[in-house]
Amino acid sequence: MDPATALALREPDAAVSLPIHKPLPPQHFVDHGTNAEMRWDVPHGPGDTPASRLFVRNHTETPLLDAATYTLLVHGDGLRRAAVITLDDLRALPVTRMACAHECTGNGRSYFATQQGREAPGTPWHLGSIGQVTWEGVRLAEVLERLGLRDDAVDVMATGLDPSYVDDDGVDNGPVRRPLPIAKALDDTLLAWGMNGEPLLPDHGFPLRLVVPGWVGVASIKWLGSLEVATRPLESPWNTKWYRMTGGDFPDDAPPLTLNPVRSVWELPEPASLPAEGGTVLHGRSWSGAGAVAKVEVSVNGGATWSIARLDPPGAAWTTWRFRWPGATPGGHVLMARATDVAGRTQPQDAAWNDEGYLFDAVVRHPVRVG
Ligand SMILES: Nc1nc2c(c(=O)[nH]1)N[C@H]1C(S)=C(S)[C@@H](COP(=O)(O)O)O[C@H]1N2
Ligand SMILES: [Mo]
Repeated sequence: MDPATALALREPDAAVSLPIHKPLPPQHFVDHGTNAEMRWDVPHGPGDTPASRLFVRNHTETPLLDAATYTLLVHGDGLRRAAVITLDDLRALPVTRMACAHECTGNGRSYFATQQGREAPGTPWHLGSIGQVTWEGVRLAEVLERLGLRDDAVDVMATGLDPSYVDDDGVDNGPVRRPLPIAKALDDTLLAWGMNGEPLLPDHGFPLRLVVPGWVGVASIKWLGSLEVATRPLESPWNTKWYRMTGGDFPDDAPPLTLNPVRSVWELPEPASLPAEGGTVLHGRSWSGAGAVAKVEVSVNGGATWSIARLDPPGAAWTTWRFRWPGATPGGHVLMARATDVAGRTQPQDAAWNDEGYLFDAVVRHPVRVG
């Protein structure tokens, strides 16, 4: 185990109260206080994002929980019986491993200000609140079916064990919690205890979190304390007030957000300086909440012309690509990358304005200086 992981897994210390526990070296992270994003200018490497580099998004702070005494309460009128479940109980069930992109709804928010001239409130993420993780756990369906899931169950409320979230207006909203429709809960939702072959780090939900593949990150409740299965629709501020589109051209009753969009990033400093010799190979990455990235187009002239980038691996929801820039002339240029996923969704020129700055999926204009 590397020292960063060992440090993050150290014994709980009542005197330690930190928003984030894992080290956030400035060459790897931009520190936003209770949130931290991954820097894209340091090579990420193929495949999964190492736990030591994955972004953290905390509404309050990371609680240090004890796996030996940890229990999950599963209850509600949508089940024939309630249960208090330990980690050992869960590990006795069939194990599932699943790789998926893991992303915050607000990823890219800062570009509302810099590209569209209108600043959205909230953490000014660039594009670093994203990673790919291979999760290990048990399907939520395995647990619910064993507890006698009723046919008329509609929602599952997942509640975290972190401190109550007091918002900027001083309102205490209680612990972070969000309901999940039963169809998604039974489809591919996991109760996960592992990340990339290791136990979860405290910052990522140790000892157990929900993982809702492809959906906005907030659905994947960390430090899972309880699951309520109900035969009526459930509500929390995280599906009524936040994590739905408000303002702009959205109707008053826009539904809670579910699927993440398709987005792309250049793996370069922002702005980047490149040598003047021709043939520079540039790298980037695209991802989608809806399944595989089908195509990535790149432009080195601010969108005047586009070329197809080569995907590696093709047919993945998290894919790298590279592009050989034949002849960069000295001076300033704007790089752009535009992905299209298997659902046919592509990246627009402008993202739809909304009050919270969610889902910035537009093509990012990446400045470079050559020579
Ligand atoms: N209990 C709890 N779960 C939570 C959160 C939180 O603050 N508390 N943040 C959510 C949000 S907004 C995101 S984007 C993801 C971030 O997961 P990560 O910090 O493991 O990357 O966790 C989600 N689950
Ligand atoms: Mo998020």
